[in-house]
Amino acid sequence: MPRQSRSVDPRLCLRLPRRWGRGCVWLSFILLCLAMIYLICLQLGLVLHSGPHLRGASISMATVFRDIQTNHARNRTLALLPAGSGSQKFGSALRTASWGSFFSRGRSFWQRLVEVLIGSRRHRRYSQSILPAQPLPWPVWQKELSSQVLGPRLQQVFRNYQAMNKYHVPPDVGPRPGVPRLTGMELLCRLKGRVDVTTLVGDEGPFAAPEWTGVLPQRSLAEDLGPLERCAVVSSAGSMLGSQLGKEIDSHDAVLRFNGAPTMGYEHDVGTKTTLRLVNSQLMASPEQHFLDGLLYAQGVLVAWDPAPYPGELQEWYEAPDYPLFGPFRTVRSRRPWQLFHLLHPRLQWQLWELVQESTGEQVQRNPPSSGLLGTVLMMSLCDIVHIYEFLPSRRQTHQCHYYQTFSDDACTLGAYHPLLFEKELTLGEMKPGLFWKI
Ligand code: NCC
Repeated sequence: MPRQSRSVDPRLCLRLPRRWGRGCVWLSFILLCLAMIYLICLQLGLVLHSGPHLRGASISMATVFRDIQTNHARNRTLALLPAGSGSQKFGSALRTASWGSFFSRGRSFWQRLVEVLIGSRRHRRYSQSILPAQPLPWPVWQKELSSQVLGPRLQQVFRNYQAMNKYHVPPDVGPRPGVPRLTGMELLCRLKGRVDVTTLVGDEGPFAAPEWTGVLPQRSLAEDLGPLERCAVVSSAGSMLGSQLGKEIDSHDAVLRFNGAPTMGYEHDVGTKTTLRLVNSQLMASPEQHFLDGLLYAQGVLVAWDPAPYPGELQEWYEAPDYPLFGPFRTVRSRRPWQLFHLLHPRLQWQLWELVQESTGEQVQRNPPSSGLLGTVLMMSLCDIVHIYEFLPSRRQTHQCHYYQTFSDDACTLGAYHPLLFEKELTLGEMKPGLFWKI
């Protein structure tokens, strides 16, 4: 009888014979170990299930190679890589970097795991229910916006930044009330004539010092990558969530993303391909951002920038960068010499800022434009056609700052430190041909 009663309830391990009970404990232990190994692999991008991460890397490198081939510059660039097929080697380089830095990551492993899990769930929820399946074909951003549209808190922040002049912009570089707004074509002409999109090469100015020998790339970004045909610039705005634009974004020859914007967990909305990543110096200098050991930054081409004193003279900037970016730059160059990594010339930010200032009758914040505008103009210098996603928010506009984080702040869309409101105003004009705002 007791025997029968035991076998009646086979689901409860505790009621099974002792021999079976031990088996259950071992089974649970083995399953736990397997789950741990799986999670570790997931984190490192070593399992097929997290394919987009690795695939994204290969796709983007393949794209880069293709474009480089069309430029007849293939040999030069491949020389930067270890021997072997480009994308395969890139994959193994990723793995080496991963194992090397895994043990130092500690807390961020669990943080990222939770982010991935929560991110995917949130993504599904947005895609399936809250947001419209098809984006509408018109923008919601109004023309003629001014700082008056900002709420009281942002107006106060705006006034503070108006008064502050951290980068010593001369007083005569200010608003010119009554001057008519630039038309799209005028704006394009000024961009072409006055804005110099260059990256630092060789041993320019302060970079001639012995410790910089061989650190800066020998060729500019344009020589390495351009000219490209169709390019996508993906803003990090919360309004990317639920957009279902991933496939369309991936169909471009090159995709630019910003700072820590991930693709994993958001593939459906933002795509998987990352050809270039524009990072600011604040991120590079902050240990919490894991710029040196994060997998995100081991993929594709990196371009960095840092706010410089006006008007962006090399020597002055070199002596007083806003954030200490030169150390992390050199570290990445020495750890991954095969990865293309460029520094934007600091002159660009102030040339662009002047255009932003000229386009409005208000005094704008005397701080450099956001990575978004810098990246857009950078891509305009490399590509025939540039599609920009959610820099001008569509009707998906949301208070959520980034698509990959849950916090909300309108400053992310309208600006606080950066003159974002005016950058968006500027670009709202018909910056055609070659530039289209995607919503
Ligand atoms: O937020 P951020 O930008 O990384 O976003 C990249 C670009 O996307 C566009 N954007 C973003 C959010 C939003 N709601 N609307 C948008 O249009 C902007 O064009 C933006 O430039 C930056 O410009 O580099 C910025 O970087 C962050 C932060 O340093 C990095 O994310 C690293 O953590 C700045 N945030 C803070 O300093 C707190 C942000 O002000 C500007």
